[in-house]
Amino acid sequence: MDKNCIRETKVGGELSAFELLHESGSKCLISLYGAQVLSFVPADGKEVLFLSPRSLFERGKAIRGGIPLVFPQFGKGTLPSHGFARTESWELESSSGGGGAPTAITLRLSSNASTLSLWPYTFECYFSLSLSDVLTTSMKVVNTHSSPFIFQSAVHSYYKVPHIKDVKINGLYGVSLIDFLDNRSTSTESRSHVTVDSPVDRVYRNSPDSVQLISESEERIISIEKSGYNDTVVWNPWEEGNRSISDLAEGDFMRFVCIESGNVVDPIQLTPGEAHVSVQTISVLPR
Ligand code: TA6
Repeated sequence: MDKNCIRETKVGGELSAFELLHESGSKCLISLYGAQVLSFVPADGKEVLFLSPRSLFERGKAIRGGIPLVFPQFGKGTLPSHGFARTESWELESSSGGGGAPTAITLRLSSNASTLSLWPYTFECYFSLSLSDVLTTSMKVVNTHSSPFIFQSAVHSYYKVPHIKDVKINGLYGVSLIDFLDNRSTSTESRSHVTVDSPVDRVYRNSPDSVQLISESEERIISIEKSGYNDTVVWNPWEEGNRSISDLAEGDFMRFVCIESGNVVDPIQLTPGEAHVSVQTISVLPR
């Protein structure tokens, strides 16, 4: 491990984590628990991600904020909410960096007795980070089972915003959407700038691979690019929902918006031996 750019650390008291540094001045933090990115600070020194001050950092519970991984199920269903990837302990697979190259780390989750008790398929999942002046994450799922399986996946990214009422999300105009707060009704996005002024929980199906998050009071644009993820989920619990989420502090809904690249509407099918790769890149652009 290159000591100059990857440093082992702890989060929440006892959870192992890695801090990644890059010569561009950017840095990020990822916990082995859940392979969850907890922080991304680009060269401008301003945190991109929201991490709840009430995150529990307890095994068996998801950390609230950063980029929770969703696999093999999105949302509620036969498995725990959003699947088990974010509450499993991952292993360090590889790391690299230095000499101007991106600082990179790959974590691995192999099916185990715990996952098999929930989801009867063997798999390997690799989650890779590549940090330069941008943060690129890659999720690779390999079917090592003797039969095909289908799965949903997402990077459930919490973006830190000065105030939710200043937020505009560009790039979703004309995209068909399913509204989870309106009995999964379908419609088409008619706004060039999606704003948030009430609870929102909707998936934009087959969304463009590039969307932008703009906050009126910010001098930067957060650019979110994806490949291998078909959909984009937008979620904010608003005030009422915030109160029902114990690991959010009062008023936290005003300080984040989730924009999630994912495979939600049409699960991915893998035959034995087949692999699927999904990539998301978060970058900061001047306005
Ligand atoms: O991505 C939106 C969503 O599915 C919402 O319905 C809400 O449940 C959110 O995820 C958070 O889920 P979590 O299990 O992390 O509390």
